[in-house]
Amino acid sequence: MELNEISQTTEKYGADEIQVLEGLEAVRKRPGMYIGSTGPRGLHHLVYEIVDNSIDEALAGYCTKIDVNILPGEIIKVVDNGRGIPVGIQPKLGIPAVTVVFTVLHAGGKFGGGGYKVAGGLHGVGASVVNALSEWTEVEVCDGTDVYRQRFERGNQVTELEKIGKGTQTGTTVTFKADTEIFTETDVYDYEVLSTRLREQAFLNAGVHIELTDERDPENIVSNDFCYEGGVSSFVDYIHKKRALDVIHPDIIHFQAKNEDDTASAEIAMQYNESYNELILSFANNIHTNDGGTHEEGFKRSLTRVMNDYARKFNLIKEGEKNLSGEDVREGLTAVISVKLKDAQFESQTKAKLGNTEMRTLVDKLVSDKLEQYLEENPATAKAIFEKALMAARARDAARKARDLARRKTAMEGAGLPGKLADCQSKNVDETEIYIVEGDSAGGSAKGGRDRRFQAILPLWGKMLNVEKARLDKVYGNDKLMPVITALGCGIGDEIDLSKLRYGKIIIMADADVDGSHIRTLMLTFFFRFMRPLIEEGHIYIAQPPLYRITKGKEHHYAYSDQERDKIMSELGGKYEIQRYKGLGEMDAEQLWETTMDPATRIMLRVEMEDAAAADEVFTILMGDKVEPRREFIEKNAKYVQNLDV
Ligand code: TSJ
Repeated sequence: MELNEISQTTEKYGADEIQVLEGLEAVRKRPGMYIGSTGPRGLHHLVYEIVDNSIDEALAGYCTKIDVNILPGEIIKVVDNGRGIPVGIQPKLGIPAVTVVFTVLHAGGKFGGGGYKVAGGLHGVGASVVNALSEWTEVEVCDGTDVYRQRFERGNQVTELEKIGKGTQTGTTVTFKADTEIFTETDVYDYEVLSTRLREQAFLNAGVHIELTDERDPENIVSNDFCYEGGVSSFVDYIHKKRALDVIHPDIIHFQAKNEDDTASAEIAMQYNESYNELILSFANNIHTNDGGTHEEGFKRSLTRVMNDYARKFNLIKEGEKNLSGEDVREGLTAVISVKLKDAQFESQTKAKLGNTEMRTLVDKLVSDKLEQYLEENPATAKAIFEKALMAARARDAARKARDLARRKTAMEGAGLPGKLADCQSKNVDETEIYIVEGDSAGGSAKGGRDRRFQAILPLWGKMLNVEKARLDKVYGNDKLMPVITALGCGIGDEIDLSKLRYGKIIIMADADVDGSHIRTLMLTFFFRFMRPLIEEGHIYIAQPPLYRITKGKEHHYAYSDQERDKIMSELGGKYEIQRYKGLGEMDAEQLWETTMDPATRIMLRVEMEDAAAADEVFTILMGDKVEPRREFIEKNAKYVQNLDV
């Protein structure tokens, strides 16, 4: 759709204005519909909506540099050296095109429904949404001769588009301040969040310079310039270096293709590392498709097929032997898949899954055509990859045997539930909960404090398994994790069956200290790697015990954060006593129930996939064998991992 095809048109200018206002009012009334949330995620989304327009300009071939600045007062300024948003009068609306971009609510968008823009297609999607949700927005455009400026407040135009000077360089500058009436939770940008996303966009758009600068503290200006000539291959390389993973072959395998009529393209970079984990990142039109979709399916399907065909052809798998499974050929694989297409269709609520079936075919064909040839031309790499996949297949066999053995053993030992489990009476998973508690003393308080009708307690003991270096077969023998698996009842790995799950909520309860954080990371990593559907379906929670008890007379107040402690202290005035809880064991049964386990009053965090993926990443670095990245990580995150003894 071109700018002059925007459908929201009426005859008279006055009428237009009303409609425009109505359009943006809708955004202010239901911001979540347009940006997902009004929390920190939504706030950062504003920046992406603006930057995406400059990236489109870069993809169209007219922009090479994008600057993103965080200015004092949480103001964002985005500058590009593209052609400049057109300033000419847009015929149907009778106002400058740039004004249309900022005041007319465009169809589509990520959360609104409908399609999504493609490179070289519809520009300006999202600018009006950002404008509506900003206290003020200013746009400056230079067309190579004149510089123009216009200002808006909460979506309303407050100046006409004015010529303010001369200039020879073309480009667009947009500056905005998120509206704290909308973003009530926070208006503070997180540098790491923005830099992660902008770096990712630089990988996906090879050669484009994206520079992020944080000028909030004039004494300490921080800046990163992201530009990767290697595109998605650089992305794979970056992931391996960042996670300190050793690769098993030196070259990154890279394929690229377009469809016949040039309306879609696909690009893949892949490399195997020594770990047992698979990491496939897929993107459609630069949007991260977290739930995969057709492009990812096409990749997995043809990878498995090509690998098996090749293994048969060179007699790596003999007659009568089983094929390699999908998991076998993806063990230790890091891959980035990026497709670009017109009319991308996204499935699922979060729009994180690609639905266009033609992408399955395109990616499948790309891998089929190119991978076999690659393997034949690079025998050393092929050898390393096949040795790895065959090992994976053998380990999976061993895991199956270990599992059967574990099953026989539990069958022989009787009831099959772990001895330390204090089970609940109810069998109804809509109400049942299991608390996984580190340490026997905390386990004791939890057992005493719980409501035994629906709350079960499983104390953890035994040596922590280094999940990092373990495949499934090791998990089966581990005395710390086996009771968890048995108590939950739903199996692990590719055999997991949530219909057998014995508790609807699985709650990790650990101290608010370094050891507690260790056990949380371990458990999350374990669930992420071996019982992922539990996270995806929202079954995993983290209990939030209070950090302080403030006592005044006979009254007890509990604080779950330092801010809350300060608030309570100032409300109570003088003469109170404050106790810092160092561990769950310091609370008696009644206190633990009251502050942490009573569904009516407790605070719990539901674990989302992102949290678990982050835990997994932390774990890889902390538990890996490399000293240097570990030290770097700890230094960088010193405030989070104080006293960590690793
Ligand atoms: F939309 C926006 F306000 F969010 C925004 C747009 C923000 C920023 C920072 C940059 C841009 C933007 C838009 N950069 N470059 C462009 N390009 C156009 O809008 C453009 C220029 C020329 C032509 C043409 O056909 O001549 C077409 C377009 C869409």
